[in-house]
Amino acid sequence: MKRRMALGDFLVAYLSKIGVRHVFGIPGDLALKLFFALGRQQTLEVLTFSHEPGVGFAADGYARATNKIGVICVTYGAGGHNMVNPVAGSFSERVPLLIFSGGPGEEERKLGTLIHHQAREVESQHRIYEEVTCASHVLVDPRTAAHELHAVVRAVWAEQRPGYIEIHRDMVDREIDVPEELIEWDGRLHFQESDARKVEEAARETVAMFNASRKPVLIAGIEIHRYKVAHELVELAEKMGAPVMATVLGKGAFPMDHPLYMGVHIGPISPPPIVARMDQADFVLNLGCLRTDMNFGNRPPSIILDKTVWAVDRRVDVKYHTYTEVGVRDFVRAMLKHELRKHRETVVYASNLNGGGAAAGASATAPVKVSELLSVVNDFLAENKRYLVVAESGDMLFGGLDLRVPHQGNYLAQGFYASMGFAVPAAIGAQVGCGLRPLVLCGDGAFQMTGPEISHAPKLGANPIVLVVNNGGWGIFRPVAERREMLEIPPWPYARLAQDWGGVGFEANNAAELRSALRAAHQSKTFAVIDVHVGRDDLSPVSVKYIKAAAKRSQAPAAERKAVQHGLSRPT
Ligand SMILES: Cc1ncc(C[n+]2csc(CCOP(=O)(O)OP(=O)(O)O)c2C)c(N)n1
Ligand SMILES: [Mg+2]
Repeated sequence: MKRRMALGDFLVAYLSKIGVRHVFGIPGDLALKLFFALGRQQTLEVLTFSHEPGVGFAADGYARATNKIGVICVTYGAGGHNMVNPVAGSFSERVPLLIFSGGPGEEERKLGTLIHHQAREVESQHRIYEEVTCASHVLVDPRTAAHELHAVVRAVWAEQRPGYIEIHRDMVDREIDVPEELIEWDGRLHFQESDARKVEEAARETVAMFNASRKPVLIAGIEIHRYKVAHELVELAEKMGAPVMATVLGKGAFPMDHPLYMGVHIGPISPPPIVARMDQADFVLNLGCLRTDMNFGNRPPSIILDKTVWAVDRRVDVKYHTYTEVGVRDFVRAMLKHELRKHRETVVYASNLNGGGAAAGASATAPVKVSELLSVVNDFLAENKRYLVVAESGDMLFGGLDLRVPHQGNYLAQGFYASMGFAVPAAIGAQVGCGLRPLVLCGDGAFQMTGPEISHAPKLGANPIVLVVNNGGWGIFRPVAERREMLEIPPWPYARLAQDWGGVGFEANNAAELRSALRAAHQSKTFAVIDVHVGRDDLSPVSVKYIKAAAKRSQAPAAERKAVQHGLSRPT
């Protein structure tokens, strides 16, 4: 880094300084200079896909899997607007992305005409991004550009949310001033600081509640991942000796093969042993759990406030009062310094699958049942070390909750924002970043959105195994469809397409065929697509419960409203 540099060169130097090695993007004329400037020195590898949503989900998966910032470069308008949905998902699920967009230069703006790719006004794209980012800036002043970029990046890291930078095409080669302090800076980014006195008091009060409890439970949420406090959480849980559950979005925040792990908590539609254990709980410590409808089975969380501590969004709610400026990471660390009374509870892992296991998974009955498919995948994960499971929205978002990923594998899903199209590109981005081979569970509908991005996998050195759970349509809505034909999708030859795109493809009509396809895919060095034919009306156990609960709810809304009014539940 030098005192004066071309903005394009500065970007490369700055990104390298903060440890970025990869940029995800698609060029366009208003972003060409930017795009080529980022790739010029080859210190950054620029990874391209076919469609901007693929780029966005790949960068998001990369950020989730690596705990680094996912960097994106798109063109203005057509490209930038195409990217809004993935970025909105990253915003709501707290994923740090940095989006660079090109834009029209001063010359063309002076023409006074509309500029190609423009929607309403030249500034419109920036305004749209203000809604889905924590910080944003259009870099137009060479004296302040470096500082403005730095401010956005610091916010991205502190808040673990996307940031947006627009660079018009005539700015890329302009010399900018680089402040001395940026040249001397060590490149380390920091989370927002907590107020040490509040942290201490919140920890002391929480520990006292915990030590007085007889049946405590811990619930781990997404902020455990984002604020990189997973190791400390394991230590805390082991000191407490209490069962740990994960939220839908937080699945994977606590190791799934740890003896204290009990499974996924999704309110009243959790596996029965989890519902029963929550009913017995006299203390619930929620760490980093967003209060979302997904986490609570679409109902108000029925956890009585007297028994609850909730740390999320830089605040800790203890019973009826709140400590502000307390980050979950500092809170967990502070609790670890206290004497904790160890509860030696024997925890039994609970899912919605009946036993699973080899016998259930080897059947030759066609079509394969979704619950059987999940059991076969669980067996596969138990046998084969270190897979990264990525679950797509649709039935597999719920099906994925019953998967158990052991051996320091990992698990990714858009558990709250739930955009279809996430899984395949996110899996590729994640593998590029962290090296783990992904196993993707994806509906046929979602595969038709972004599945073809798999054709980029070979050039990127990625080789996911994708299970296309083929029920011939948007199956999750069939139980409530008035006209089923409205949910049909065309049958694609998924296995053959995989072969044409440079991978291997298989079809599986029953559990035994699925097992052997998984074995062959595991042996294959290239990516693999397994087209698994499931029953058109079959769904995962959690989806079935979810739909039943929703139907019941629509019949009895009054009783639930009454419970909320009486303070039995905590409205979100
Ligand atoms: C981008 C986007 N569009 C629409 C939806 C609404 N949606 C949720 S699930 C679903 C159908 C999923 O079909 P498929 O991928 O085949 O999975 P299945 O439920 O059939 O297993 C749709 C359309 C969504 N979540 N995201
Ligand atoms: Mg489907």
